[in-house]
Amino acid sequence: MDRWSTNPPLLSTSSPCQQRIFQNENVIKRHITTLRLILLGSRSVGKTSVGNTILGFKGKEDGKRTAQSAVRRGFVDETEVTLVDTPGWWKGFPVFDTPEAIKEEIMRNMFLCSPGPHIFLLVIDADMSFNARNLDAITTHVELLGEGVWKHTFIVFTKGDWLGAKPIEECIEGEGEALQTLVEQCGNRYHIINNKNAKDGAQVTELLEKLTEIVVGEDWEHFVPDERILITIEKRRRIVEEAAELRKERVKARRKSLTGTFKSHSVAGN
Ligand SMILES: Nc1nc2c(ncn2[C@@H]2O[C@H](COP(=O)(O)OP(=O)(O)OP(=O)(O)O)[C@@H](O)[C@H]2O)c(=O)[nH]1
Ligand SMILES: [Mg+2]
Repeated sequence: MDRWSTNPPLLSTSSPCQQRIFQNENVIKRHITTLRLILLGSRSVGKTSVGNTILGFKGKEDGKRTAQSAVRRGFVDETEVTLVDTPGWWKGFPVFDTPEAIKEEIMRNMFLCSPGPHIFLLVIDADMSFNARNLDAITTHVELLGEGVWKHTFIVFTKGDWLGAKPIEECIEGEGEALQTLVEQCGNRYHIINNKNAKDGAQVTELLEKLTEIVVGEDWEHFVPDERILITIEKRRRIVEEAAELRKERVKARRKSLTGTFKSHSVAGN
């Protein structure tokens, strides 16, 4: 049977985030019924591809710029996974350089999976170098989401195919202080994915196991987005829309008055 599906499995229960524990050959496997994830990262790092790999979607939208946040859902085994894909920021540029519309999309995403995401998947491409500028860019963008965000952030390294047999730990160590600081900031939670080998179910199984382990942890709650952020975004949007409407009215009025002047000149000239 295919492990990926868009339909609920027969065994699914309606209780959100209920966990089941299966014991098999001395291995305890925990399952959660729902998992809400948000993909974050700079442009072209492979956010959409990670979403496709997790949900088992074949090549949908990857390589095409994500301009607006989008919610996608599917079942991975018995877990209903909700994934919010988001537009990326320019790599290595701090939040100060990011257009307001992109910042708003990044912040709005956490309100698209009510009551809030379990985990933010911070996507980083393992084939590129990582320096202090990258760290600053990531930190300033992630912190747009509010307090407590780091506790809920998990790094997904993409382009695992570029590493070959080299373990990701070796890369983290070799890359230097900036990447090590980020990994520590995320509580040493990370996983490496090769989106070009999406048929390798083991990498998704392992990722989901790591995420499940976090979600079922003692005293662990999903991220609760600060409603004030949404109110501010909506207020700002209304102001922008009203200003655009006003500009449109002004242009219309000016066009009308110019047409009137032109007509009266033509009549006078006849
Ligand atoms: N070799 C390799 N290429 C990958 C991998 N993951 C993604 N890519 C490629 O990287 C490019 C960008 O992938 P996307 O998933 O569209 O990246 P994104 O972060 O969603 O991009 P934006 O929406 O534009 O910000 C595409 O050409 C993918 O095929 C990977 O693991 N290995
Ligand atoms: Mg994308």
